[in-house]
Amino acid sequence: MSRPVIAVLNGPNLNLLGERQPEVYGSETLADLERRCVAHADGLGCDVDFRQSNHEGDLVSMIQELRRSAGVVINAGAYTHTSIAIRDALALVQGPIIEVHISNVHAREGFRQHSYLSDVATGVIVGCGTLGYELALSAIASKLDGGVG
Ligand code: DHK
Repeated sequence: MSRPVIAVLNGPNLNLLGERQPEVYGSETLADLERRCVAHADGLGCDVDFRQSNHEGDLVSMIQELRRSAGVVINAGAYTHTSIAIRDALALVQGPIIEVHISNVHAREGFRQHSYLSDVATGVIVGCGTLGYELALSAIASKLDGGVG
């Protein structure tokens, strides 16, 4: 039987993870993060489709393409705070959606404290560093198994 596939989508500037403001986003690269997500998902019996784009329309197309995946983990970067188009695409997703932010956006500039995505997401994880992605994968896998909440 084929395993559930969880989409992990990353928005603008996350391609430079490790180099970009390491005091905020940590020293791990996006490739390191992908490896960790794949390994963590494997332990949960799932596969991961891990992608990144700096372009809003590309992210919309990815979400449309992956709308029937078992779930979606999304860190839309700065588009979180601006994009009705990404929000509308997420509203098409059939499985659980977990919005992730590496930093605690609520402890930063005011413009980062509003998300267009949070109320169409199933859950939100902020400020846990890149561990947040693993927590999000666990949350989706738990929901697939009929877990609480
Ligand atoms: C990542 C970004 O690129 C920012 O634009 C968001 C988020 C926060 C993060 O913490 O992962 O404001």
